Amino acid sequence: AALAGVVEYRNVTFAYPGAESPVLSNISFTARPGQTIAIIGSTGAGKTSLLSLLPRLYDPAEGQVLLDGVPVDRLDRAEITKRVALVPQRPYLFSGSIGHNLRFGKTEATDQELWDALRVAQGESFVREKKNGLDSRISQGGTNVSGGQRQRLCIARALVTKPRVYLFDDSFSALDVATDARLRAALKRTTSDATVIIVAQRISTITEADQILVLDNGRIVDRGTHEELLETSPTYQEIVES
Ligand code: DCP
Ligand code: MG
Repeated sequence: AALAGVVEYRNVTFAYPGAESPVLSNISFTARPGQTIAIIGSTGAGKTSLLSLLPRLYDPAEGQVLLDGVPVDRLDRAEITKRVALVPQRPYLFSGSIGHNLRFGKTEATDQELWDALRVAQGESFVREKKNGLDSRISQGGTNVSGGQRQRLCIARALVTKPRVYLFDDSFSALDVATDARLRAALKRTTSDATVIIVAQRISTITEADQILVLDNGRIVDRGTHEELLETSPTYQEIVES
């Protein structure tokens, strides 16, 4: 079970370098293979900051982030990258072909693997429609594709690396509701034994999550399933009604 993909945050408190007050306080949760954990909360609540601690973009001041029981600060960064794929809130594309962009994390991936990832990410048809397919050029920052296409390419890029853990930071927000639903259904099928952590704005994206963490001002104020939170969490009800 060395590559299981169990994620555990244990009493994590984190402040950005130089900041006076923490952006995350006493965060604890566990995400297991096969599970989808969703994180919801208003802008500035600390969702992106929370995700950033697993791939060690930052290290917490207190507490521990563990991957398969091992504190991540004891793991090699390359080891973490192999197991954990973060799809960032601002999808990053660089000047080069679509294939080149999709192979960012795994240079040896075959064209077939790229097409498989694109199919799941609902990006197959727009790439097929391009005259040069995988060889079509993307301009720096991905300015010649739409925001939703950018998101789908970045999701496909994560799929290509076949990680144990997926972190999606608001990765579905530029998609229309139907594409969002199709993409998540396809993801669920292909990543059924992976650990998935989704930050979302839209409630419809996360209603089926095994557990939803409601983040407010850097703290987990409530947790449960969609149905449970509708009953118990005023903060969640506010988000649902907004
Ligand atoms: N922050 C900071 N330095 C950074 C990034 C963020 O000081 N390099 C601060 C800004 C916010 C807080 O940390 O006050 C939380 O920021 P997040 O980006 O983690 O917040 P969210 O991801 O929840 O917000 P959004 O929904 O807008 O993406
Ligand atoms: Mg964010």
